[in-house]
Amino acid sequence: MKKRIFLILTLVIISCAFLSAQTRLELSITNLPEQVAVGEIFTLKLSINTEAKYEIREVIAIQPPGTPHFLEVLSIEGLEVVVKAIKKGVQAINFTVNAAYYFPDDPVQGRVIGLTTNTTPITIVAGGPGVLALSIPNLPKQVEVGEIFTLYLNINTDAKYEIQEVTFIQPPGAEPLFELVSIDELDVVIKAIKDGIQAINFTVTAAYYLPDDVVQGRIIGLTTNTAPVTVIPFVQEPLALTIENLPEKVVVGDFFTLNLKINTRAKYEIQELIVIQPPGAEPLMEVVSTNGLHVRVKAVKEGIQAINFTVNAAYYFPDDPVQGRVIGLTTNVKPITILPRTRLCGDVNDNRVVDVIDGLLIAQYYVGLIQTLQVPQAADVNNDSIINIIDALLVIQYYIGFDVKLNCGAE
Ligand SMILES: [Ca+2]
Ligand SMILES: [Ca+2]
Repeated sequence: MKKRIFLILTLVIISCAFLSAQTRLELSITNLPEQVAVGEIFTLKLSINTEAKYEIREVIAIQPPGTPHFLEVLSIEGLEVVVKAIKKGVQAINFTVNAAYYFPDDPVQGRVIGLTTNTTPITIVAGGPGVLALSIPNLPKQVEVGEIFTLYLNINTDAKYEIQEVTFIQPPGAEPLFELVSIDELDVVIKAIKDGIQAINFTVTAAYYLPDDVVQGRIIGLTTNTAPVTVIPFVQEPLALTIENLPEKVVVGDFFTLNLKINTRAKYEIQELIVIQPPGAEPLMEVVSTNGLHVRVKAVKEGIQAINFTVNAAYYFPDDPVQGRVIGLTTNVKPITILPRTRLCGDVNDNRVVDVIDGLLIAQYYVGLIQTLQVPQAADVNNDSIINIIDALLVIQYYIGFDVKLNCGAE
């Protein structure tokens, strides 16, 4: 019995070393600045150090609790976060990303994991030199007819101010290419309505409280002086639904995610996603879950079969008099070959890898810590009709690279 416990302990230690050798998941910011100026708008790029597949569920900005905020999050898109420095000081900005992960060889597919950054603080210094100026840091070079975009006006001051009025200036005498949608403080939403080249400018009237100024509360008007923006016509390519990552071959029992893609720049809302199985044939693949245009599929039976989808969506085309028309698009993909799942001698957890985990599972089964093995036929690796600690050790020796042959006999 003592020997048995010793062997189990050895197996546990080896397997722990094996597990810790796998890279720990971490969320980091790849371009964290050391110093920014008040009024500065910058983009932080979050990065997850993994080759596992994942879908981002949520990105949460964490501000230090109970303190005034020196940094403000303007927008989050995927793992890119636009931040504005609003106040002089020193402060860290952190994020939590919740994502659904699909690890290869992980029996629990699609687990949701939350990762949080732990960054050094950023120093926020006073904004630029004394000359007050109004600018647009995110002015686009080119947009297309129908596009709606937000401009962030920026006043380079750390003086206190209250905005009195924001005025949109159209070029005099010219037919306007842009239309004002809304103004919220210094965030202005604009829509491109016609193709051509035209500048977009604003005047901001504000009451300023400049430090060291004898006249407090003077009113100053600032006007932008921007480069022109090109508006290109909206051209709609023929709508089509495709699958970007269709595999050629999979193995029975495999899970995979298909990313459907609609080749349009029009806005749309997905109404329905319908799975099309070949009529009259037994389905070889089944849909496990859908998330937007990502479809998780499991191969259930060997053979050759195509898997297709119809997506019904409500479309909003710019320049289309009929807004919100519903269109059905169907894929037309090549068949996938589904190969039979061949059993590996020693692979008792059926993940198609023979490693120390299998050795540990055989040992646990042998001493009665677990009652069943997923593939008991793969456990007797010296083919002596007994599953015992010798099998566990042979599997581990095989994994480490010893010259041993695993033989489960004919199935
Ligand atoms: Ca295995
Ligand atoms: Ca055996």
